[in-house]
Amino acid sequence: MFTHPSQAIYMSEMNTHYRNCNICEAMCGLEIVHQDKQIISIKGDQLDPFSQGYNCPKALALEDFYTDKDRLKTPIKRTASGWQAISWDDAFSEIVAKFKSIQQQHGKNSLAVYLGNPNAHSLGNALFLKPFLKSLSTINRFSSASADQLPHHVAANFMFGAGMLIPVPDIDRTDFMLIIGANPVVSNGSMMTAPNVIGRMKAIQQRGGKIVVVDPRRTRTAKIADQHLFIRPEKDAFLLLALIHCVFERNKVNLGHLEHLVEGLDDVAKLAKTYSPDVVASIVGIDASTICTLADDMLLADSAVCYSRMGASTQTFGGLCLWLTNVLNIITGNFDRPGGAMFPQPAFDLLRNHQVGHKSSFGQHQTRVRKLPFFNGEFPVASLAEEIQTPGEGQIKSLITVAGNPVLSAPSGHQLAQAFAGLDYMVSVDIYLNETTKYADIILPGTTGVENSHFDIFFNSFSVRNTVKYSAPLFEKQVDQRSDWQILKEISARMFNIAADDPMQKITPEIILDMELKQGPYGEQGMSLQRLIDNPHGIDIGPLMPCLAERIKTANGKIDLFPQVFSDDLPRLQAVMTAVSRDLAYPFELIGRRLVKSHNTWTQNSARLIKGKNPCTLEMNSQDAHQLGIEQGQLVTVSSAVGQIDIEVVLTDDIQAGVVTIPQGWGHNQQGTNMSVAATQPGVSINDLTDASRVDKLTGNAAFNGTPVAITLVLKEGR
Ligand SMILES: Nc1nc2c(c(=O)[nH]1)N[C@H]1C(S)=C(S)[C@@H](COP(=O)(O)OP(=O)(O)OC[C@H]3O[C@@H](n4cnc5c(=O)[nH]c(N)nc54)[C@H](O)[C@@H]3O)O[C@H]1N2
Ligand SMILES: Nc1nc2c(c(=O)[nH]1)N[C@H]1C(S)=C(S)[C@@H](COP(=O)(O)OP(=O)(O)OC[C@H]3O[C@@H](n4cnc5c(=O)[nH]c(N)nc54)[C@H](O)[C@@H]3O)O[C@H]1N2
Ligand code: SF4
Ligand SMILES: [Mo]
Repeated sequence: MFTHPSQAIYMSEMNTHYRNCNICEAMCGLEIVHQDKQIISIKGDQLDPFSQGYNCPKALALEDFYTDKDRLKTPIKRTASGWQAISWDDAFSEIVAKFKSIQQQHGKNSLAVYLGNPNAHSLGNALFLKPFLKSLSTINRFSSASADQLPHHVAANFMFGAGMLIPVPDIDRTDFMLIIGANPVVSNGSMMTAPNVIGRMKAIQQRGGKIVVVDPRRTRTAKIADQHLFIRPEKDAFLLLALIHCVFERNKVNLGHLEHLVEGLDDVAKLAKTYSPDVVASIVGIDASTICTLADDMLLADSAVCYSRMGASTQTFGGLCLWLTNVLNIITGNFDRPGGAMFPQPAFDLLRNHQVGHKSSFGQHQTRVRKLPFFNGEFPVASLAEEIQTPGEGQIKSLITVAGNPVLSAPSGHQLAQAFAGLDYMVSVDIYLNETTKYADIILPGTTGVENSHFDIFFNSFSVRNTVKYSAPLFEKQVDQRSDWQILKEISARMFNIAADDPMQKITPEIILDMELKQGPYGEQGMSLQRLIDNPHGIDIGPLMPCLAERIKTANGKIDLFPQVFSDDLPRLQAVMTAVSRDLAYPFELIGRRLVKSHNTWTQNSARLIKGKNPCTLEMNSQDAHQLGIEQGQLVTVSSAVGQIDIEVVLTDDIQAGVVTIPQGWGHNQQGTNMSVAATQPGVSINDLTDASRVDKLTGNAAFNGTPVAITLVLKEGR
């Protein structure tokens, strides 16, 4: 705890605590004034070298999550007469006995695990999941990564030899930023940790640079940019190919210092030949001359970077998009150099023990029912429901979810709800009784937010600057509370029959963190946990440096520009060009949207974040609505091949004709949950419409974008 000097004089009982916000990926430094166990104020920490005082409205909700009366603090068990509190010991005994007996009866893989997004935002979870997963001894592992960034990992794996070797845009030095399918002004950046994205974007413009956004919706990011191009959903791979085509056609390939590090350039040239701007224009919905100018702008800039995110990854060609994004950055000389796409060198280096030439697990196994590929130790979440519901050998009979809400977050979420209801046994490690955890037999709640210590293991690996910071817990947990990592550790120990007095049991996140910092790239310069404790605002290491030659993990040390997995997937893309017209039963294409004041499915129990007008609306192009006789504020039914929902319409010209959008993360309208604040503004779940059978066939990632839907007016009774 650190006392703020000014407050020390006048209000000696107040203390000031510094920590990183761990809600989203931006790693904003916060200054929290508190008194006893009460938070007095939360604001951006001006002295944080990275975020420099920036924070978004969600940071203030850290207080709400801490004080939330609905949040679970002790284990609860579902009984015939409702949920009942049980002791930790009884809970662990029952869970481990059940898991073991189900695995004995139905095989090891009959137990499945789903890991949600907050695991990536938790030091303890990130460190203790590995032994936990090992102790479950099942191949049926799933996570939100396959509803998100899996294509980034697959591209990195095949091009650079490690799934975690993901290039990030050097936003602070670039002169030209092409943003494809990302809305960082609202999301605060993803696979691009960059607190205060707006400030960083404006700085590009102030130094004479340019920003172009490619998105079917004119987002807040698009409005700040210099140019916005509407694109048809899921057609980004064609645009990228046309841009690559222009680079070759203008003879502008420039590999810079990577000249001897790149293989497969001729194959890329051959491929791109077919995809001229003229050929792709009508498919992507952007005219050929605009595509040519875009390529020229990128080529003329002193430095440039193409940054593709959710719009490019959660679609049926996610793998191809992320591969081609890397290709474009590489062949324009904008890779591993300032102002281009670069690689962080984090103090806790996840690649420290990653061997060169490491053989990837991609496709090593396939899902039982749909034959989707295994990668990075897991199967795609789009296959979870069918793996539970399809009888036969290898069927999933029990499940543990850790910090995930797939009933609202995964495609065909309502089908997952049905699947969970049919499981023999389910456990959730979660802080709420929500749409997913209500199907559990036991819920184990960990501590969260300000009760935890924090260090961003993952987001330092995707950061636009090398910085390092440790956050101590602000408040001690109550005696009967456990941290998530303690829960995971206890389950692993009992699954493995490890004795309570085993030395392994003494390991804490801090012990591992300290060791990693000392053995990491800055260890010799004195990096350690103590050094971070002594520097509570964080330490700036500096801007990203060219480092690919040292960090690349391919067997021959070269970038593979044309990996076979991607070339094998091209006929699927080619087929789109000759495809017969769309299914007229579902004439609109549905995309999601993120909101400033909600994070995925779980922050809606904060009154300050949820207050105001219902944000869960269908945004529709005004012309489209006019043709269907739909007016502003009316209730419509949106239906897809898998489900339907009723939702209020908002008309706008900020969305392309033929495309509609619904926010992701809503639908807290289900019986049997305890999020009382969220229930006052429930919204509907977009994932009752998205279709688990729509995936990127290459990677298995969920394809949320472009879900075909129909829209009809809900006629009020008596009309
Ligand atoms: N249609 C559509 N669907 C999407 C997306 C989209 O853009 N469109 N986005 C996708 C993306 S990018 C993601 S990352 C996924 C997210 O998918 P999920 O991770 O499944 O969803 P979250 O809402 O993050 O779920 C978090 C869960 O963790 C719990 N929780 C919160 N904090 C803690 C904690 O400290 N400890 C524990 N144990 N539990 C905690 C919450 O109560 C909640 O149950 O959703 C995906 N789904
Ligand atoms: N406020 C807030 N911040 C968040 C989150 C949140 O829920 N709320 N979630 C966090 C998480 S888990 C993640 S992964 C990140 C995501 O971070 P981003 O990727 O920046 O966020 P999205 O809003 O999903 O942006 C995707 C964009 O792609 C567009 N799009 C949809 N389909 C297509 C397409 O086919 N092609 C193209 N080119 N564009 C398309 C959408 O209109 C949208 O603007 O945000 C994180 N930050
Ligand atoms: S931008 Fe993200 S990290 Fe920063 S304050 Fe908001 S939620 Fe927290
Ligand atoms: Mo995500």
